[in-house]
Amino acid sequence: MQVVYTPAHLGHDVTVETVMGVEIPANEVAERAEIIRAALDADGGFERSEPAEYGTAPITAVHDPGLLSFLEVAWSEVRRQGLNGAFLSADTYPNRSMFEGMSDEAIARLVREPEHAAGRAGFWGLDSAAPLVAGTYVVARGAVDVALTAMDLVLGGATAAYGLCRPPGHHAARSMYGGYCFFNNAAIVAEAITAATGERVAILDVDFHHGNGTQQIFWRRGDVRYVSIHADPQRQYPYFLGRADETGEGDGAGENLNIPLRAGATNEEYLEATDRAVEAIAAVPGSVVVVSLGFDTYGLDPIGDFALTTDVYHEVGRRVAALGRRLVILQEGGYHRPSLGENARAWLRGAEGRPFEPLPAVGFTASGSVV
Ligand code: SP5
Ligand code: ZN
Repeated sequence: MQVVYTPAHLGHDVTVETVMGVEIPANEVAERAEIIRAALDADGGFERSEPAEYGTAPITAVHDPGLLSFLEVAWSEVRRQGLNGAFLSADTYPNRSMFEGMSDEAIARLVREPEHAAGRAGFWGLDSAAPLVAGTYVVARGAVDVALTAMDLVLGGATAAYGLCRPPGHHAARSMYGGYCFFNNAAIVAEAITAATGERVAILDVDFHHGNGTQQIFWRRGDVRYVSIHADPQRQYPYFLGRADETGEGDGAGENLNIPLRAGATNEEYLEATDRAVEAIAAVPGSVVVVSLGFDTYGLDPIGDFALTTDVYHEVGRRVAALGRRLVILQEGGYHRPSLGENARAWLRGAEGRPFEPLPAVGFTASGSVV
């Protein structure tokens, strides 16, 4: 399988984030992608390619141009406004109750993006745990290029391709970033596939978190089916979307399937959910599936609460590939660094119908090279 990767991701150099206002070492760090890249290199069965450049048109096909413009200038605005922090995060968000009693027309006319960088981050952002740094915009553009290059390998005839996207994408909505995500790599690819082929597309999201951004973008779309297995939002981020009764509206009625799972979900429970998800995809026509692949479902993940083991990733990859559709597989989350490489190898080998044999553990230098 081809692996699309660029070292340019290192420029999104995030070191700290906040949880409930308290600073902690960042979860979504550059080392994640380096570990996966090194493990796939060590496997020997994967071939690596660099992304091509696609520009902004595929991005604005699913995102508000205002979001793109904000992300493009956010860091220079931070410095121009004399803010000295290591990252930009909002402190105030336009909570819907702030406008209670105002008409939709009045809200649209009166509520607008302010000048202060923190206010702008609140206007465009979902949460305070998605640090934006100097390199973020360029690197987020690069992750979109990685995803679209993987898509083109598949549209060009490959059975499957893997885009080692960083930053991830599935929390980013049409007009919103958040959850370590800036542009929705999977949604951009799904939209580009429908435009290029005229076919229906399915998105299978197996990150631990609900892909609220992907759901939002395709909520009313009849040509893109979104199927997600994730932690119940009653107890986990993104809290306000991801419930089982969210099924889509308009042309999209019945096209959104959420499968929320309990804390402590086991391999067996996960495979049952996988079968339900795969069935929902098999039920509609189409030849390509976009996979939002996360490993924060792993038992030792620092922000997840499922109990999955490496073997189950091989089996999930195998069952998804058994759909007999071509796969554009895009990396989302996964934060337990010691297991990331093996989990990615297991999933991707499963998707290729190859057996999984664990590799001896490898160490990494600060620059990400194998020692
Ligand atoms: C792509 C992706 O996986 N984004 C996840 C964003 C999660 N952001 C909120 C993190 C909340 C962490 N809660 C910490 C609990 C530690 N026990
Ligand atoms: Zn996640």
